[in-house]
Amino acid sequence: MMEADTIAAIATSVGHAGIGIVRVSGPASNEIARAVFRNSRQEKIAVFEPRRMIYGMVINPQSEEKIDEALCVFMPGPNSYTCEDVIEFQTHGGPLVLRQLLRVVIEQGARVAQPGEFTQRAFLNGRIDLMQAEAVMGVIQAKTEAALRNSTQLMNGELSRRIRLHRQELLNELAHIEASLDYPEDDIVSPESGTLLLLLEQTVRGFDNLLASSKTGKVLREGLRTVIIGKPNVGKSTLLNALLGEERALVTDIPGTTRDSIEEYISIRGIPLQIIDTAGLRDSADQVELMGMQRTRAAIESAGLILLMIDASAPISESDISILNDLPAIPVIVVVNKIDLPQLADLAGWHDLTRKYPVVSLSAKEKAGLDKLEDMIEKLVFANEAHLSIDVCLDNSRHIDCLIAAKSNLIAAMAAIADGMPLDCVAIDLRAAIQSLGQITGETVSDEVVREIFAKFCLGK
Ligand SMILES: Nc1nc2c(ncn2[C@@H]2O[C@H](COP(=O)(O)OP(=O)(O)OP(=O)(O)O)[C@@H](O)[C@H]2O)c(=O)[nH]1
Ligand SMILES: [Mg+2]
Repeated sequence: MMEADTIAAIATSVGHAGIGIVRVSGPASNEIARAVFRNSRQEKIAVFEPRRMIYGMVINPQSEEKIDEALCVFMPGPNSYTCEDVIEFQTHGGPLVLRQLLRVVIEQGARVAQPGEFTQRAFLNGRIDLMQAEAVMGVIQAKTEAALRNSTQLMNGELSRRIRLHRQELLNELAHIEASLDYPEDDIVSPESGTLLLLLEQTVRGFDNLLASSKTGKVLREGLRTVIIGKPNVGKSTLLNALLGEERALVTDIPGTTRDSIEEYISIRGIPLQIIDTAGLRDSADQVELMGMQRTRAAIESAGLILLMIDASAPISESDISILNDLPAIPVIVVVNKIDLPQLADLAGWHDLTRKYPVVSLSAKEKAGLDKLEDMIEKLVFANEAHLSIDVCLDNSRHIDCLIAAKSNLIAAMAAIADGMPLDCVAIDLRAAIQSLGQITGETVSDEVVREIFAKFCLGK
């Protein structure tokens, strides 16, 4: 464990709340607690029993003035979040109480923690690896249940174990190659190229599985940008309102009602959706409407999913067809709306036009058939996972980049073997792959990258 100073921070969010927590970690924690905490009989605590919550008060030791009622718990290292001695004070959650308490803690020798510094210490002291540390923020920021479940599994080290296993296998092979190169006179037999190739192929397949999961992982973490488009008046805003469960967007029977894009977050089957209702697309001379349509086109560019809406109660028009022909190469679901009205659209004609996309029929106004749309979105997002043997997704661009780098190193190693290159060439690629994998879990990452990662954390974590 490294030698460190003692850090302190308000760990709960600043505002008015029932309870607030000040957390202290480092060698002086215990001494600080003795100075600022008194039990219910206003006595100093001689020895804090590990992990036992004590009721009493926090005071300003200079004036002996009471700051607030408090609970105090001592978690001695290494069995604490940071692996160091940790003290936590629970007081009332008023910003003034917490700031006063933090001030006296600082006066007793702690310093204010940097964002993420507690978790950084947990990492540096070897309790968790870097991938697990990064998942902590995923847990805090999760927008839906599915995202939370994934981050929790990452935090528990589900993927770290797999990455480390791959890395260990490559390290074993590398050690074997290096031994045979360094001590040829000791008759160390160099690895057989067929066996080595097989292992590398298997490893690349494992990486591909993980990379395939990353699409879903990123959706869970960042939300799926879902843009509702279509002609004016087909019912786009009505669908947004129905999915949201509130009358967020204006709905009228006047075509061109929505002028500006409207963005909202919703959760569908645990998947976070950033849903965008747009201005209807048509030929128009109205300046404001034209600007709205420009925004619609910009929204389409950045979409992860398009819900293309058509009105089943009106005949297919040129506008419908031109919207359909202009779609970019991203997933599209065709939503046939207003099925509660007599059907005037030539659905057979539509089916010809929309053959390459899944179609769902519903009535946004009557809220009928929305579950079919939700089924379809769920299927689309989890489609990658159906055939995968993994239940947790890679969700972090840094990890994805490192894994892609490791994969290309292994492919280079395989090519070197296939070309009959000397083993020291293969060793170079293996070493690079091992390095990239170590960057994911933190064994080989630079201090600068570590600092950068934890700087994005919230205070007190
Ligand atoms: N009968 C019926 N009417 C609907 C349905 N969905 C929407 N409408 C009606 O269609 C009209 C237009 O709805 P909007 O949601 O404003 O349509 P929009 O596509 O957002 O229109 P713009 O904003 O102008 O592009 C309103 O009168 C809605 O009540 C539906 O499923 N059934
Ligand atoms: Mg609208």
